[in-house]
Amino acid sequence: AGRRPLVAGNWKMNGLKADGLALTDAVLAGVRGGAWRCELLVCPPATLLSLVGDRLKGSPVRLGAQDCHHKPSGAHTGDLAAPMLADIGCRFVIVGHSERRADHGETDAEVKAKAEAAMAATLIPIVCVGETLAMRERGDALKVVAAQLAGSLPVGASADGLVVAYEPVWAIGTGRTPTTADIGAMHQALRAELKRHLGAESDRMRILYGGSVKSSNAAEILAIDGVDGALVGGASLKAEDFLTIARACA
Ligand code: G2H
Repeated sequence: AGRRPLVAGNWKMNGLKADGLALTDAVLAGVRGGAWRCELLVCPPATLLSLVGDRLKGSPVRLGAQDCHHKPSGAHTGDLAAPMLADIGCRFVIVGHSERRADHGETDAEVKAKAEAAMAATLIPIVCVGETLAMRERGDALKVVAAQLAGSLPVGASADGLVVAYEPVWAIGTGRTPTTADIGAMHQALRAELKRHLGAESDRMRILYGGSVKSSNAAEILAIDGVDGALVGGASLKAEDFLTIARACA
């Protein structure tokens, strides 16, 4: 449906100032002059957002955050509100990453509220869903992940205003990935779920795959029907790997 792929780097909790700037400059050096079929995004840790965002100005690389609070302001020590992220140049924010769900007990309802807060601040939420190994082995993956998406979907998303990322928990940072058939089946199930909730608008929404995407498997994963890009963790910390993955968008 003419969806432009998105390749997003999730730096997670990595990088001091010097590392973040060096990585940004290396990405920018590689990006310059090229015609990119995919949209490019980096999501540095909160401490680096302003710094990296200033560097990215005027480039085709977008800035995103890794989480936001579900309220626009208030007494929430240590949290960041979506309007603050928009204010410093973020266009996207990841919500409901499995590491947030596991480390901070975030529920589907909370993820939904965060996605809605992001949208209210004109950010594009990247809503993450994915099954554990136990769920996959029980044969429940499609059902569980579709239900997770249904519970996490913000109300009133427009086609350009929402991205979904399928990240099987057991594939994150482990070097293991599902088969291309399993990824394809999950993306189909998620698209059907999106359509059920959001109607025709969902046809143009992007569904990314994430979990041990690297330069050596990117072409195969990005060629799967229904995969509209990648959310890349470990491999996004090396500019050359990140750009090789981005180039693999056919
Ligand atoms: C999945 C992914 C990025 P990695 O969490 O969100 O990380 O590519 O290191 O598996």
